[in-house]
Amino acid sequence: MSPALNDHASTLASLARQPRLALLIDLDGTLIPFAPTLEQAILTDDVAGRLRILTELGVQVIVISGRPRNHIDPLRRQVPGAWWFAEHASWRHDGSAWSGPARVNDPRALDGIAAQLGDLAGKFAGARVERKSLSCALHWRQVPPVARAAMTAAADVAIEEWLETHPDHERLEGVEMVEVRPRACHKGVAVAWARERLPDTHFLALGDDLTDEDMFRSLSDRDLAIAVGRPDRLSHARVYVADVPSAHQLLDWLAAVRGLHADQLPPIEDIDAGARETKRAPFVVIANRMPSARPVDRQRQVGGLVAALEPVLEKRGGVWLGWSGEVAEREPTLVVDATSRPARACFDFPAAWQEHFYGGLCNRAIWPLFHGFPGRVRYSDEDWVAYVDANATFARLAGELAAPDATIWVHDYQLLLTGAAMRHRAHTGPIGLFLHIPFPTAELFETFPWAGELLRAMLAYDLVGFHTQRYANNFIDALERVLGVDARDGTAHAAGRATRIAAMPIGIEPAAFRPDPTRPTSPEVDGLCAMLEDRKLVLGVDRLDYSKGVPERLAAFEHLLDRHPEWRRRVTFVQVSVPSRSDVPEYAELRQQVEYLVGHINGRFGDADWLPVRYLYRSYTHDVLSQLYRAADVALVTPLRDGMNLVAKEFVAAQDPERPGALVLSRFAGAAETLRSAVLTNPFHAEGMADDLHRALSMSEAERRERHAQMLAEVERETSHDWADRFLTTLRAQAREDAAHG
Ligand code: GDG
Repeated sequence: MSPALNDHASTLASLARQPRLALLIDLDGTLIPFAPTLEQAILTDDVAGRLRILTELGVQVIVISGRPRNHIDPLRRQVPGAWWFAEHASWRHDGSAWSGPARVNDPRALDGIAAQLGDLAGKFAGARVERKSLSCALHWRQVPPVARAAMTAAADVAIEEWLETHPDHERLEGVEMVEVRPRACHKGVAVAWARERLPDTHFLALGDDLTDEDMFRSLSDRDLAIAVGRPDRLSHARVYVADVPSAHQLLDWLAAVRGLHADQLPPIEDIDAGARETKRAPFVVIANRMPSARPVDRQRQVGGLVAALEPVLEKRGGVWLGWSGEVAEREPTLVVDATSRPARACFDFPAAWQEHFYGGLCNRAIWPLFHGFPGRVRYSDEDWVAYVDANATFARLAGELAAPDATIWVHDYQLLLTGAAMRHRAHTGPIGLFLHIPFPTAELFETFPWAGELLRAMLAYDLVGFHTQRYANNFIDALERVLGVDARDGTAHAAGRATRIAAMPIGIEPAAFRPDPTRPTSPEVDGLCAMLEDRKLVLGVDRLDYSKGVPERLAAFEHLLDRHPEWRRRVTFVQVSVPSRSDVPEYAELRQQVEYLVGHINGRFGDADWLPVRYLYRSYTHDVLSQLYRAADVALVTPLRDGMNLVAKEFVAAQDPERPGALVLSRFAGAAETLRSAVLTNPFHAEGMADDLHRALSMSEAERRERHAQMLAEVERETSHDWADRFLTTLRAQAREDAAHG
């Protein structure tokens, strides 16, 4: 007997007795055991009889299958009154006729990938391609185990490449199969369709595989999802039954409950079942923003964090928790996507957070204060309340997702209080924080109205990591001044726990930025190079943020053309500004300011056949970005203040070591601590910066080679993977030590 299902028996029974009840049930692996071929997997009359009884007892039975329509047709006669979905949600039959398919852009689009998978299946005995009207699946249940890895690897490559040009489709992992289908055709759509037609109805959903998670996650709180087969994935189902026979027993039990008086409950003990609580993540990364679900979208995503953490998450079976990017007026609830790599769990923000948490305390207070712009800071009590609330919510959701002793790695300034909130919820595992932005001097930090609360909360972490020793020292000073805690030896002791404070500069994966000679150059980069003729290319790449100093950089470029007229017509400055926080008013103003300055310089110096500045307000794929880096003669990386600045390191990694470009780097970027061979510049002094740019443009090849070699050695010395390993190793060691002494 399973005590867990027994615990849920009364919930199940009250659901089972609802006058309006719908049973949403998957076919293969739930009602029908898997068989070597689809033809052998049949719905026996015994099982169909169970569904018929439920129908007679007033339950709307809805079978939601991935099979094509022609497989479903013979089954329909076995359960009159049931509704049917074929190909997940593409086709639906409400007892009278088929309708659908759901709208898709181009049903023939699949022909290409179907042909490729067909070729592949031809090479592996036992592999089979199933072409449905809107999707296409590759099955390998009958492929000998030794050949499977080779076959699935080849299928992965083919599918990923095809998806790059078909973003309205997605890949879906099934049991010994993979499917490519339109994004709009998943089982969640079936739930929405059924809900429209069945108002005031409670739903009970049963399914065994990943495609059923779409159905589970679309249920409301009053419905119940039951997984079939104990899922070894993170599932939205809170309860599971062990296997197909147990699912049949559950249907018998349901029928019995509906046939009995309210005070009688038939025994549930014989069903082999349990609760899902056992499946919790052993490792959770919490960051405000999520990586994109698909690798192809991640190509465009700004930031190296995902690349650094992805392998660690996969290796440790971890999950990334963050904001979905959407706003919704309901209590934040987690949506888990265990199919993506890395696994993701996200939730929508309440509308008030957008203004007070994200736009407010994070980006109008902490971001400018920590970057040393006190004049831009706006404090509001309402923003602080939203910050506390958001951090508590992140902690609550992390608690639902993570095992109580899981390792939790929290990222950045939006979540400084999350560790403390998790400790309040009795999380016992290691919790670490990495701050990606600078930590300001104690004098500045003290102007933060909630300085004491913030620091005390940060001491709930086992490890707080910074990019540089200078930021770590600022933090240590602040602890001393604000809390009177002495952490000069690198460990703070407070409230019975020890917090390690360490500098661990983030790196990049240099190999990812070396242009791949097997891939063609992008037409855009080719066009740019052709347009340059023999002019030098100066490149700037940043998120459009005032901390990156783009107006100051443009002013320096104008000074260059003024003070060193020999560069007129001989140099082009390309500034890539990736849109960022465009809904925050200061950022919209910055955009206007930059556009004005670009127009001003081009108007003042440009000719019909030469534009001094090319301003690109957009993002590029990593591939194109690496090619741009490589094409540049000088990179101007001149933030007024920056935690680290990865662009500087990426530029170095992308250079041809024989003919490298030069790097002009702000003294106030964390990267300047290690990239000492760059031309270091002061971005607050436009004329000085113009002279430094002139120096870089005029530098001999020998000097560029020597400086580049030194910088490359630094970039290769500590990669993003080393950084992640080092953080997690230090975190674990600190947590162990604290446990031994506590
Ligand atoms: C924060 C801290 C710290 C840029 N344009 C495109 C693109 N990017 C990528 C770059 C780079 C990333 O964006 C920018 O990283 P930075 O480090 O320069 O700056 P922040 O975004 O402010 O990052 C910073 C960092 O966290 C890590 O700790 O270094 O100090 O402020 O990776 O390549 N990526 C793509 N297309 C673009 O057009 N795909």
